[in-house]
Amino acid sequence: MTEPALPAAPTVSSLRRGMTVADLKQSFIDNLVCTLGRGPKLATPHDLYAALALTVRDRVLDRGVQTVRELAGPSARIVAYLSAEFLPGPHLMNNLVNLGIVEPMRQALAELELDLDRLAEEEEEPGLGNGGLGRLASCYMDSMASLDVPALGYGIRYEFGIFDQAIKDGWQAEITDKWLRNGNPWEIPRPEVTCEVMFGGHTEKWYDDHGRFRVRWVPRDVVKGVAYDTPILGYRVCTCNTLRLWKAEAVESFDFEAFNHGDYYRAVEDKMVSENITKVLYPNDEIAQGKILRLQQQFFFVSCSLQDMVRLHLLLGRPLARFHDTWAVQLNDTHPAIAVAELVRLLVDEHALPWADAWAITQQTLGYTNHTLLPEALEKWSVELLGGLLPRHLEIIYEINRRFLEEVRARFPGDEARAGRMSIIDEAGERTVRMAHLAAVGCHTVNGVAALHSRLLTETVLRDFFELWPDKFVNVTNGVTPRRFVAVSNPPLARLITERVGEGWLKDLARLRRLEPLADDPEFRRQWRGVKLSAKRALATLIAERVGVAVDPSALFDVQAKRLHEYKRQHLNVLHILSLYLRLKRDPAADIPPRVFVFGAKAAPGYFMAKRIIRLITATAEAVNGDADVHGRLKVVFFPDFNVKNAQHVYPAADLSEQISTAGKEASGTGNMKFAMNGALTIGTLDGANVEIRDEVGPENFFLFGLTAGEAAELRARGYRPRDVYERNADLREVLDYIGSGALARGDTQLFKPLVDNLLWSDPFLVLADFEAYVGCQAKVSEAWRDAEAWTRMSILNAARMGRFSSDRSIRDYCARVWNVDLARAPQE
Ligand code: NBG
Repeated sequence: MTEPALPAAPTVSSLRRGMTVADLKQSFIDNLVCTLGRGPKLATPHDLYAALALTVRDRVLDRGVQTVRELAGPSARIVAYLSAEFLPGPHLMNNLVNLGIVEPMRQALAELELDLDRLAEEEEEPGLGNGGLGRLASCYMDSMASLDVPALGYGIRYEFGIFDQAIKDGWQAEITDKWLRNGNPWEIPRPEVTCEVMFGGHTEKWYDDHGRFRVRWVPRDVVKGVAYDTPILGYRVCTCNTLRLWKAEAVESFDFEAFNHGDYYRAVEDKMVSENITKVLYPNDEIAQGKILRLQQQFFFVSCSLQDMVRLHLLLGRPLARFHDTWAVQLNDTHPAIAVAELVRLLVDEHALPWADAWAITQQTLGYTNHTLLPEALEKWSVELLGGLLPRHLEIIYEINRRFLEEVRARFPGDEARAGRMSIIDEAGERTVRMAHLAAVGCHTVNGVAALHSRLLTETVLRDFFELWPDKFVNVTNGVTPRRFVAVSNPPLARLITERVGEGWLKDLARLRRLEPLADDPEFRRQWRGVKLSAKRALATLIAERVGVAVDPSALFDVQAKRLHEYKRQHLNVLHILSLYLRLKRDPAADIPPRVFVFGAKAAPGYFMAKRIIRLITATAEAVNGDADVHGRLKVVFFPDFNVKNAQHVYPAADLSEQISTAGKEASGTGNMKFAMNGALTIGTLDGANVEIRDEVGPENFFLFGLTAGEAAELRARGYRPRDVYERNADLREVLDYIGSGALARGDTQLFKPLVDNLLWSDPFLVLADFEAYVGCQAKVSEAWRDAEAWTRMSILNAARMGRFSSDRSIRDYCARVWNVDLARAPQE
């Protein structure tokens, strides 16, 4: 079939697309005056930032419109990345870097007596995610655009993103994230791009004019989804993809009956109820809460997105029977897994395709990425709840399951236990729908996010599925974008690298290998240390401003920054700090090289133990920082509100990166990659992507400790008794008794009792089991730190060998192993 001819592309005026200093300056003034209605004299810093953002946005959108035009051509597959979370970080600097106009823009502003960095600080980031999963989605958006892969990111435009964290009296306080309060220059509202999403009600069977059996869903409520588009520009390319986020609104006059009867308040109430769906992000990382509003959010954005794809598909004049030729839909964890049933419903009920065709299309369209093995994070919805909200989907899920179990029984006759284990419906206790099973059945490919995690997935959580369909399972190790996490976060490092290996490494990170020989060059090492020191000075300044603690930039900066979770073991880190502290108290002359311990971590507001651990960190900081016996050799800092913007100051300043999760628990980790790219050495367990990082950088450049995933499993099977470890290890005993004594809590023996008791009597994450190995490994870190030249050498080699962990490599893997997208067209250097 022939594609519709495109009209010639209109050209945008040079004032909106020009890249010279003069163009940028003029464009900035035009935007300030004509778009924002402000003269330079009265403009607030925020006005100036907004004018700057619009000036950059003009250049970005020019490319965005071209990209959309290309999609309408005889294009390759389009990737639709479905994710309940995105954490893009501030857009301004990233776009300037990708456009290649940081310096011209700096100069244009300087000519107006304005400072680029200061204005950039004004930007409020969209905190539409919790942690690694949401940030990964944004790294992938950056890489897809940079590799010229046509893609749409689909998600939710939460009015309130992840809470802002403050520390009050040592405790975490949550502050509402009103990120839209000053408007958002990066998004384009599309009030004409809307979808209707149904909820509740019942289904009716009927026969159509062709005598075919059909089902109609008669909803109780209908909600409108409105699209908000944010352009996502690739690095030094013309491809600019779209992040399309849906906002829920009331359907106009849906409840006109109530309105006509004078029930004005009920009509308005419906509006409020509808808008609630996209009000706020659930602040739980890796915990499935089972709340109905969460399921509404999931279905709402999935339905909008699939309807949008179908609409675009038909607009392009393509047949629905070939939907999967155009669309590669990736499910970022099970949050969008209801897509399996929704796509079947759209095809069968709304577009009258036969079940078998709809099912084949669905399976060929969808891919599923698993991001966790933690049982508490595996989503399950009660059948009753799901059926009440999505009655038609429950019927469809039962039908999918009936056919699926037939296949299982045919392959494994008589193995009813297996059928029960694999069923999408868990029949034990209250019946639930297992979303990971739904995804595994409805998708063509299932992938884990690091080699170890993918293997454990096939051995544990999805083992039966692997036995049934071994070819469905692949690994795609996570990656992070070096544009955001080196070029934007650490310009001095990026400059130093470019001086030595030339341009192009930001597109082809494997080129960093060219730094390897320079590790032996004393002059280069001196420069490398200079860059690190300047980043540490900058972080020290921020710490002084925000936390009021003075830290010495020449000390070892030992950093653990990530969500707070027991499995990530921030408390293991604290136990080590306290063991050093008590040693110094005993022996003030002890030779311990100065260290600054920095923590950054948000805790889910309802996660009791996580909040206690934050309190333990702040209590430790109070005790250590003010103690004269320590002579400033140890400092402990809880850096509040760890988000993308703050992370950009933290990664460059780290000497040591703490990646100390219980082996087998961290699916991949991505902070581990961001730190190493900025020259931090890792102390870590054989968990997640640590395993592969260590393989790449070399075991001699990595501080390894602790039980392996296999050993951890064996220990648990044998019967782990943490109390025995406590009895055996005097150092550990001293630390735990000290915490238990109330010394950190002005004599309050109850404050940390739940924590200490948990470690002594249950310790599910084997903190005590790994304590000795960890402390021993930290002693090696201290020894290594004494030799600055050798340390710098290792630091350079770490960064030089991180090429594999660029998200560009991950996206290439997805294209080849999951999406069947041909990258040959993409320009490669
Ligand atoms: C997280 C894992 C991390 C991983 C990110 C991105 C969830 C459910 N999982 O280890 O804990 O790096 O996903 O894959 O948020």
